Amino acid sequence: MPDLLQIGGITDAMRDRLSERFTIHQATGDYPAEAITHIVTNGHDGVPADVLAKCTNAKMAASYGVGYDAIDTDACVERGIIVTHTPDVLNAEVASTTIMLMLASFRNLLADEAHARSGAWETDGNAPLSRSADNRRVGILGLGRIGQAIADKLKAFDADIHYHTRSQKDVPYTYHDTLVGMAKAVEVIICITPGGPSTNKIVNAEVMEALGPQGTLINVSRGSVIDEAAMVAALQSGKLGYAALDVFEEEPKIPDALKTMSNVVLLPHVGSATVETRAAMGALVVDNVLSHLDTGKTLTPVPETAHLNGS
Ligand code: NAP
Ligand code: 8YV
Repeated sequence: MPDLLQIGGITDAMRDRLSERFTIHQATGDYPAEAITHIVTNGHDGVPADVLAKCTNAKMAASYGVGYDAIDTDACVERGIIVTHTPDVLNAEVASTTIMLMLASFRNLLADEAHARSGAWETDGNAPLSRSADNRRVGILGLGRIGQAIADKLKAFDADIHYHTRSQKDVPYTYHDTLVGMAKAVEVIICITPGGPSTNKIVNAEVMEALGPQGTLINVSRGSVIDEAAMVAALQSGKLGYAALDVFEEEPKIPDALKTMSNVVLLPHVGSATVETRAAMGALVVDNVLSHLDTGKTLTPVPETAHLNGS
C-alpha cells in the first residue's frame, strides 16, 4: 500500500477509509519521508517547510478546512504537489456560528445566562436591557461562499447588507470599494475573507474607529485579518464598541485583555466544529485523496494548484 503522512488529527471515519488504501504515518513520529505520496493536513498545521523538503515524492496534500493560508502553495506548485481543501460543505455551519456570535453580542447572551445561573436575578433584579439584533446595517468583509451564506441568514433579521471585496459582485447588496468607507456606513462588520498577505491586518485602527463606539466587529475569518493589538486598544478606549471573535492571531492563545472585557464574546475557533459538518469535511478530504489515488484527479483543488489536476 502507498504511504500517507498524517499531520494533525483526523476523525475515526477518515482513518477507517484511508487505512483501507494507505499505510498511515504520523508526522509527530518517525516516518519514511521519501515513500510518502499523499499528505493529509488541516488549516492550522498546514504543511511545514521541513516536511515538504523531506517528502520528495509527495504528489498531493489534502487539507481539512477551506482556508489554506497555512500552506505554501507556491512551494507546492514548484514541487508539482496538488493541494485540496473543503469548500462549500461548511458554508451553512460557519454562517450559523456568525449569527450565533452576533446574537450573543447584541443580546448579552453570556451575561444574561450568568445572571440567571448565579441567582443574581433573585438578589439584584432584572438583567440590564440588551441591543436588538434586528434591522441592523451589516457590512460583510469578503462576500464569497461563506459570506453569501451569512448574508442569506442575515435576511431573517431584516439586515441592511453592505459588503466590501476587491471586485464587485452581482448581488443586491450595497458595495463599498473601500473598507473604511464600509465601516463608516454600517453598525456591524463581519470578517469572512481568507487569511494571507492580501488581507493581513486590513481591519486596522482606522477601520475600527470608523466603525465607532457603538460598532460591533465580528471575526470568523482568520486572526491575521484584524490588527489584534489595535483592536484591544480600541475596545479599551471605547473607540470600538464590541467584538465577537472566533479566531485570533496566535491560536490557541487569546490576549488576556480580551478575556476580561464584558463587551467581547470569545469562541475557540469553532466556526465549522459540529459533528455533522466535520463529518462532511472529513469525507471530502478522503474523497479527494482516493480520487487522486485512483484517477490522478482531485475534486476540490485550491485554485493555485488546479492546473496540476490530472497531470
Ligand atoms: P471564498 O469563497 O474564496 O471567499 C472569499 C471572499 O473574500 C471573496 O468574496 C473575495 O472577493 C474576498 N476577498 C479576498 N481577498 C480580499 C481582500 N484582500 N480584500 C477584500 N476582500 C477579499 O472563501 P470562503 O469559502 O467564503 O472562506 C473564507 C474564509 O473563511 C476561509 O479562507 C477561512 O479563512 C475562513 N473560515 C473560517 C472558519 C472558522 O472556523 N472560523 C471556517 C471556515 C472558513 P474578491 O476576490 O473579489 O476580493
Ligand atoms: C477549521 C477553518 O477549524 O475551514 C477553515 O478554514 O478555519 C475551520 O473550518 C479548520 O480549518 C480545521 O482544520
